[in-house]
Amino acid sequence: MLVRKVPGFVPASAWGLRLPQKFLFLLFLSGLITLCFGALFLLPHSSRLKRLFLASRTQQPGLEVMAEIAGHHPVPEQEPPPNPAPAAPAPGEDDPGRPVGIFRRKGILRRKGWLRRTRPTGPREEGNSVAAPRPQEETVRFSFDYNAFRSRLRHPVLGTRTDESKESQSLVRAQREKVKEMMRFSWQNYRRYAMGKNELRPLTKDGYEGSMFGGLSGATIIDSLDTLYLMELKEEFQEAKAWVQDSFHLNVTGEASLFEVNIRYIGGLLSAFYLTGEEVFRVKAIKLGEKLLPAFNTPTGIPKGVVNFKSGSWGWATAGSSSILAEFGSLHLEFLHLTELSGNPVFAEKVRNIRKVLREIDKPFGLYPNFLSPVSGNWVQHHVSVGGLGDSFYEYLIKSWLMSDKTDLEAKNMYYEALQAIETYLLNVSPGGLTYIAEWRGGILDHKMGHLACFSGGMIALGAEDAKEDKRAYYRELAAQITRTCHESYARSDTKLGPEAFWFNAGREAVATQLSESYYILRPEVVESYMYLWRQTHDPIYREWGWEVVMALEKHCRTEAGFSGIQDVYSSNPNHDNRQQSFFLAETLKYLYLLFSEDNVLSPEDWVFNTEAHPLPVNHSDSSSKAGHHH
Ligand code: DMJ
Repeated sequence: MLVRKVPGFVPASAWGLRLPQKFLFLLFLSGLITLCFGALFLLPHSSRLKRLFLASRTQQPGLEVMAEIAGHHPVPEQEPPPNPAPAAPAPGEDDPGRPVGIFRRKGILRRKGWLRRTRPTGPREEGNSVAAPRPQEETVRFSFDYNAFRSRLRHPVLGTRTDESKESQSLVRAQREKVKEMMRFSWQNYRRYAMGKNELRPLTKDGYEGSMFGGLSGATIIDSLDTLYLMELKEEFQEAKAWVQDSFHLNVTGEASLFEVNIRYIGGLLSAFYLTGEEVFRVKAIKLGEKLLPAFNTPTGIPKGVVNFKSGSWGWATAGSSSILAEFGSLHLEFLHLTELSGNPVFAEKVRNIRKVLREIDKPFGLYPNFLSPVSGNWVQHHVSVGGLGDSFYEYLIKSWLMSDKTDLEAKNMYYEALQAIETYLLNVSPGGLTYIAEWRGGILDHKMGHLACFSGGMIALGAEDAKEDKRAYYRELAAQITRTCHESYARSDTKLGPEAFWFNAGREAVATQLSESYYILRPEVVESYMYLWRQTHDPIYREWGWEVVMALEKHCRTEAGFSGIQDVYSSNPNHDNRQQSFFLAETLKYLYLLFSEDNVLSPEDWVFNTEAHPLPVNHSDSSSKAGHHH
């Protein structure tokens, strides 16, 4: 500030203060500032303020990154509600506010076979010793009869051995072995450079933690367990298991994505338990599941997208955002299994309530918009998508039906009704003859598909058999056509890998239109559909297309120290993004391996895959085991 000098005038200050006064004033001001910052960081309800001050560097980028990976883009925050919901009951306790008593619930769960009180008999295979219990984390009182569960499976988990002398089998065996080698390579580099971190950064040869998991570590390890088991990479599986036993700690205090922790960690632990019977996986899955429960502390029971591991008592300080359909709609499979393995009905109650809200709410033209307020229970925007934001909600409906051994009629009906609305309003065929599922914004279509939406070919194939008879053939063909379109998005790039999103504009179809949509981050959805379509049709084209992906991954994504995503699928020499995503090991390599395996490896009669490709068992009722199937 410019202060004009006046002769004979003793300068005070810009505000007319003399020096001692000025000193006192500054002292007072600095005291005030210290007090404000103290309050900001120390008071328990300061998270909203913290977010304001720290948004650019700490919490918010984490949310953006997690939204980007999942293909989810959270809508802006809303005001917190005037009357916060009561705190969630402590894990294992009843919710006193619930009208339905625990015993009635348990009765329902028992009848459906989701809660069988059983004798513990320990693991069926491997007989490995379980680590000594650690305080807090490592014990649950309920026991689960693992051997009885295994006796109900209808096929050997890893399938029957094929006649390896058959000439026609030798090619496919070599292809399977190649995928196994890719898994070993991915794992060994992760182990060497990033063991215990969430993911490997293959260019910088170090680990990446990110902020999706609230301080939990080892996402790649937990995501890899069942793939290592499936591929019989026994030594690597033991390394992974040892890390879970000794180093996977749940006493973290960050903010995590409920969805990501559920599909990767809970899903991975549940699968590892069901495949091996190792108690450590069951116990950690349940304990981690309990840490997710505060997210459901909302007036509607629709969970918030982010859960604060520190304490459920932060309540509404962080509860602004809308909840995302694909996120709160993709908990059902894992949460039913948490109840099955813990004897605690609370998990099943949480997801049954979500189902109820979704069943009863008005749906525009039968469509499910992507954003719902967990406070009011109303849709927030009318954006509908089978790709990011919506995708796995539809997947979990049909898989809930299948996982219930076809007893969950509500899920079945909701799935086919939703699919009918999608067919009516979103399905299109391009002038070039490519079938695609567009995105819907309040009645206006965006003629694009995200890479994430390419899972829908597999989903529609999976659901075709249980559709009304007159639609079965139609759904089989629709699944094949969508999968063909997704293959085109790969075939039309220089790398033969597909972009993050592709459009159907005049003259240019199944290609990205800008660089920001041209990246490929090792996503699985296209090979996932190849796997389902192969199993349904045995058309060799799907194995050919899968092999094209293997070759392209080898050429463009393999680096000296692991696999990496690429920044531009239309460049013949693309830059790497320096991330080996954990879902590459959980999903992409697993689906490729299954594509080159016999159909009864992780047979669909016994298993459904969660949205991170972790196999969860179908709930065969006790009666089905009397049929005397082999194991
Ligand atoms: C995975 O974490 C899951 O498949 C999820 O449903 C969507 N995004 C990634 C893979 O692309």
